[in-house]
Amino acid sequence: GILLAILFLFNKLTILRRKVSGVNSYVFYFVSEKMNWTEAQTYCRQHYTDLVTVNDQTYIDELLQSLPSGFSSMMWIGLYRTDEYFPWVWVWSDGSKALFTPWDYSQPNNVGGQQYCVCMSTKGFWSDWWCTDKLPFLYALRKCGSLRRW
Ligand SMILES: [Ca+2]
Repeated sequence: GILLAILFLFNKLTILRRKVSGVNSYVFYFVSEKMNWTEAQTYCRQHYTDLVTVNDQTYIDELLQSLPSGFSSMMWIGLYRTDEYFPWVWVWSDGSKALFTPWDYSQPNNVGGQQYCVCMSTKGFWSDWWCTDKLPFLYALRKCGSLRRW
């Protein structure tokens, strides 16, 4: 009985480790209904998460793979700034500072002094954008959130 219990636990731990490490540790949810940045943030928060926070290229690759095939629009990510003048500080929806920012060519360019939010192309490059524009968006849930069910 005890041996079986130990084996059972060991098996669970192995599964747990696989879930929390490396790539594919997130489930991405793509929302095709277009919303402005604030509406998108609100929607995500109502679904127990937030607009996506992107900290490395692996995450971007994983995210892009989860998009519907043929999709080509810009999409909101959780990045924005509140400061009007240089130096701009880009902050994630969860309050953390952005250290990794793969801007698209000539971005951020703050067109008309009005681009405070950030969207991503299907190539994975970012642009500062008008927060009031309506775009599809993504949110992500950590797969290891299932840890609590044990
Ligand atoms: Ca721009």
